Amino acid sequence: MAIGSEALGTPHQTGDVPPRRPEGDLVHVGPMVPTKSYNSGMQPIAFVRAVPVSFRDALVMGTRPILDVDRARAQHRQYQAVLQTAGYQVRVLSGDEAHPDCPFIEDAAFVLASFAVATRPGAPERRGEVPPVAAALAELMPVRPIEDPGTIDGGDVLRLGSTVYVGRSSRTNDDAIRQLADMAADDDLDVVAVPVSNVLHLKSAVAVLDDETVLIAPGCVDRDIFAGYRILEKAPGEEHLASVLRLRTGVLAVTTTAPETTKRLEQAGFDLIEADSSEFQAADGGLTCLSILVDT
Ligand code: CIR
Repeated sequence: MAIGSEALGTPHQTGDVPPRRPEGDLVHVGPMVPTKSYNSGMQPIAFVRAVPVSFRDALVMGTRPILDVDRARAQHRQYQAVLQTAGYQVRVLSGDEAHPDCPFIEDAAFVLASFAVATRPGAPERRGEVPPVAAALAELMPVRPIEDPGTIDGGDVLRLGSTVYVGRSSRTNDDAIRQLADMAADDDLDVVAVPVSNVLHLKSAVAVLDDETVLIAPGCVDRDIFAGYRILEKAPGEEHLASVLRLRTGVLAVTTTAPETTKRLEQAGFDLIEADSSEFQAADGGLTCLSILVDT
């Protein structure tokens, strides 16, 4: 369902579908519950960053599209509403005209278990996005920086249980992956590097659907790396269009631009809520990249 005014707060319940967690065919990688965390007892928080007028000059991988700032702002409001339906307190950091890509806030920082990591984005023009995001997180938890010559975007960091999968992409290099592995060890988390091709970030290719299931875009990562999980594939032609954000309620926010993939998720028994993020997708972003969720 589209997230419009009527749709809010009514996640899509599916009816006659196969069970989503068949027994006996799953191998867990490490303990599913991390031993350390922050924020326990607090209301879950979602940080987002307002869309500046300069968003129309956001970085794009291919041919430059015309980006509509008003439409992006409307989609951003809808996105915030989706987060609110899942119980998040949404904190909107101000946009920065000097940084057109600042709404893609997840690239600036990410949360591990007991601390957050301030990134050093692979695109040098995005590095100035980091300090205000790191400062906002520092009010809640310790924040540790990735140092030069490491480069990493939060879009390459995917946590699944006690494993942190890190995309080795055009934005994230081995030095940063090494730094992250050292930090993650302090939280009893393992880091696994995942070579990424044909898309910008690991999370453009792989989404977590629940503790046991991932959604993968064929041709972008080696699916054997995720062999311990149940794997669903994005529908052909939607590899770059389907984007999924797992909310704390278990509901999945999905894009309106990938109907065939959405059908697959419905048939697999997931509860879905749709959000139109087409303007952000036109600038190579997905649903995960518009927020940093602090919710464990
Ligand atoms: C960029 O090229 O950096 C932005 N236009 C898109 C970043 C999207 N980030 C993400 O999916 N995590």
